[in-house]
Amino acid sequence: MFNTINYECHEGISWIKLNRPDKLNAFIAEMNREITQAVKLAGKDEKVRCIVITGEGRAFCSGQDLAEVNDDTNHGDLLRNHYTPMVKAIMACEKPIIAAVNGVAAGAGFSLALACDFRLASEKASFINAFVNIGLIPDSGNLHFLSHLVGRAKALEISVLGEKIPAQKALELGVINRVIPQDTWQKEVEEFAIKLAKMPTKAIGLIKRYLTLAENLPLDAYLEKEAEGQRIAGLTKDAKEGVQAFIEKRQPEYIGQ
Ligand code: T3D
Repeated sequence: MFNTINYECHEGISWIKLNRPDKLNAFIAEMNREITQAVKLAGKDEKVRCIVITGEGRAFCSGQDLAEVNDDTNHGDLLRNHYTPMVKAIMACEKPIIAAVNGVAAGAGFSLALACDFRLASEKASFINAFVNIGLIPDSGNLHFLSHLVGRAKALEISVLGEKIPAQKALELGVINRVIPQDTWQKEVEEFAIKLAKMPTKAIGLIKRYLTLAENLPLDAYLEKEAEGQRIAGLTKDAKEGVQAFIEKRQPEYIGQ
């Protein structure tokens, strides 16, 4: 079904594994397209309640495949046609998306991780805003996401210096959510994904949607939107189950509807 990624679903989790390990999972147009398709597929699949994006081999993703770039490359069109749809698909997906950063995330590989909802990093992982090192600017929403996470001053430093940031430093900066030791990497990523997949999926989707609105609207307008959002959440089976379970003093069993 896919040539540049591996795609599997089990236990309510869809795994999207970038699969060009010899090139440290560098992006070619087909891979951008396949990630976009896979995220949309998982988003529509009712059985899927959490998505994990990770890399095969030793890297997460080394950004654009530079062997594919030449004097004729229109960098703007490359973004519009391949990277922007991928970032938009991730942002539009109303299911939690984890970037499980198993190794280096450079250039647009860093951006891909930033676009996801959670960033778990192996202790061997690192992050490089490598764009400046080849005379480009951070793309695929990178500056937007990064500045929201770390503020303007640090985003500027990370982007202008283009240096390697080890996982532990990325955690201290607030770029990622947690660092996981290598020996428990697979187990802890799975546990985190399973935890999310058992949560009220519709509420998580609404939290994603309304967080974006909260970032972009004045408070008065946002409060009105929020009331609509809570009405939608309140109508879900999971919200009813959550309240019922509380009253009955038991653990809720959410079904993602
Ligand atoms: O306008 C546009 O172009 C659109 C969008 C651009 C977005 C971008 O992502 S721009 C940034 C592109 N990425 C980079 O500049 C990073 C380039 N890679 C590196 O700096 C290093 O490879 C790493 C720091 C990521 C890892 O270093 P290291 O020492 O662990 O590995 P390596 O030996 O450099 O790489 C291993 C192989 O992967 C090697 O191939 P070989 O020699 O074994 O045949 C290397 O050429 C290949 N590789 C790594 N990154 C890329 C790549 N091949 C093509 N493109 C890559 N990005």
